[in-house]
Amino acid sequence: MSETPKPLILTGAKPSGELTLGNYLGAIKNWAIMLEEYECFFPIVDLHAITVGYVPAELRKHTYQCLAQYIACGLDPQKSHIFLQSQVIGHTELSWILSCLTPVGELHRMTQFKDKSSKPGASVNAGLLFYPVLMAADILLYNADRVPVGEDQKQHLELARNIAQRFNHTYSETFKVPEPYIPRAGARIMSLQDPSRKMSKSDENPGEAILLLDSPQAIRKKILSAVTDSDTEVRMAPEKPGIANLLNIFSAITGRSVEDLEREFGDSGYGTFKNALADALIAHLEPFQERYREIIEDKTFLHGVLKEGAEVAQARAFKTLRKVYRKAGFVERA
Ligand code: ATP
Ligand code: LTN
Repeated sequence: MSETPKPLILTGAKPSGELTLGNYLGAIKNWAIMLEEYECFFPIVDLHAITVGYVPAELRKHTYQCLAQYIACGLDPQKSHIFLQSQVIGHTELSWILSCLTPVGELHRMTQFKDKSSKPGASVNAGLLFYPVLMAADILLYNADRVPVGEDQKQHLELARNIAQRFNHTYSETFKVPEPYIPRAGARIMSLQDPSRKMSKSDENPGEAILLLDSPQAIRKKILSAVTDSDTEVRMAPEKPGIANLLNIFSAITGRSVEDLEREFGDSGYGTFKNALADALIAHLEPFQERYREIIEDKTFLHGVLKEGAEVAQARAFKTLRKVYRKAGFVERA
């Protein structure tokens, strides 16, 4: 008797810099606990990384780093398919077809496009505008059931759902309409210097983001200099966005509730609270960093992971692509 196939999840990160605590708490940490329940596809979306200015050698370095950090965070390559988007034929092909079903106005309305294109000195290329269509292709190429992402990607996912429905309606039922899966704790980690913006790996100011590979000294320094307010009470409140962000991080790292943390640190003063958070972060990241250092040295292992991942992904991608081409009216290759 054949087993019912597991539902499929797919999600990715861009190798556009070093992974941050935001990437970990909002995304990767949650993916690692899905390995048993789901068939998991984790593309590293390197084609997305070139939509903003970049240096080729840095992209290559960040791609290896991202892969090794995925594995060190617990994404077991024996239980998931980790691969590079650029190594699988189909992402860009499908993206073209989907782009012909996407009104340009919808792309102009995407918050991420507006944010990135309005940064001083940004070159607004067509790839940046079409970014969400490529993301929709990543998801639909594998017929993913669920897409676990941080809250910042909700709008892109909604667009991917619309595109899937539009394709199904225009041609015939082809794609599953993917469901977002957004974690409650850690869904949006904010910048340590400007808690109105999300923590991002492409931030210019190094004090804004904790990087997963930061040294204990750097972690403490960044936490101690995180922007707070002129009050002294450690309490979750909308008018205290800096402290709220630190409480959120503390809770996500330790699994303790915010109320519990408020009870312990409410009157202790910001210095004591921040030092306790730095201790917790350093202790949490230490075993991860040790695993990372071993993995990043072993290029043969890393290449093997990518090869296996790409093989499985490619087989599925070709299957979907053939179906899509047929439905879109292209003549099949003899
Ligand atoms: P960039 O700064 O280059 O735009 P990024 O770090 O914002 O990069 P990705 O690497 O593409 O974005 O994100 C990978 C995953 O991490 C996504 O699921 C995204 O939702 C999540 N993520 C990114 N930043 C945060 C954050 N500050 N809080 C929670 N989740 C986040
Ligand atoms: N747009 C996402 C990265 C991304 C992605 C995907 C996430 C590209 N393709 C497919 C989930 C599924 C980001 O900026 N974080």
